[in-house]
Amino acid sequence: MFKTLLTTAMLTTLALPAWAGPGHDHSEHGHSEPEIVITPITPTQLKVGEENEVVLFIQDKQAKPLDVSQFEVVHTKPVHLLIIDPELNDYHHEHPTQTSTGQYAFNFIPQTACSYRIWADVQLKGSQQHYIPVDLKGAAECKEPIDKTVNLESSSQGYDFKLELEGDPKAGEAVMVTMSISKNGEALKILEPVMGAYAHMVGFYEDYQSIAHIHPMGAEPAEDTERGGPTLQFHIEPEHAGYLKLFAQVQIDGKQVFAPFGIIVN
Ligand SMILES: [Cu+2]
Repeated sequence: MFKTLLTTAMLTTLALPAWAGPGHDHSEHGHSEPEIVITPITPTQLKVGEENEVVLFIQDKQAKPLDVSQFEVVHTKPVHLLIIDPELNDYHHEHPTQTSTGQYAFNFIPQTACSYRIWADVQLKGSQQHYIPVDLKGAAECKEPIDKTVNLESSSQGYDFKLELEGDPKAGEAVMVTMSISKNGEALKILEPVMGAYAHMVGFYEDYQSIAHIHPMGAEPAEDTERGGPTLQFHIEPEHAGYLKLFAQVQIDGKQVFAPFGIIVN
């Protein structure tokens, strides 16, 4: 059973060479052969609104399973999974657990029936960082055009988020972004450390083919008891022009809070 699933999944990967092409993994810098190959083993189709256990098989290019100890721990985790639907609305950030060598499991609840794309953020020890796309099949095609609303303010779980950009975002140029967080008009200074920072931000381009490099700036928490806010800074370096959907992630009272934004890169 396992062998059959694996073979099918591997053939699926081989049939989609675009994943391995330059520009798709923007850390590759022109190398067409991926250093790391990731294949979904289960499920064969996601169930909307339900907990799905997803198992990924992670191998090197010689098809040797990669053990979790071979990955660099970055932002407190060896493997980060940034998961998004084609309409760029339902973002999830998960960290899988290795269940046996090369097999990594996590759970998530898709809010749409669409297929989802995982961007696995991984770095082998002594090598460079990669964002590797892995597709999970959903029940629906989901080819609706994405909503390209420019949005610098966002509310989530009762918290208000606001972005201020230092100038117009341009392809190939860095721009500083300040995010402030408040509740009922009061600035919040209670951000808990999450993955070694007070906030994280991820950006997905409208082309669904790439994600943006965004780094949190400023002092990082040294202790779990430290708190951050109400403003946080990010350094965004958009690689190309177009609509960029951003998701900020913070932790308050032990809960993850995600705030969506949209900007246009010229
Ligand atoms: Cu992560």
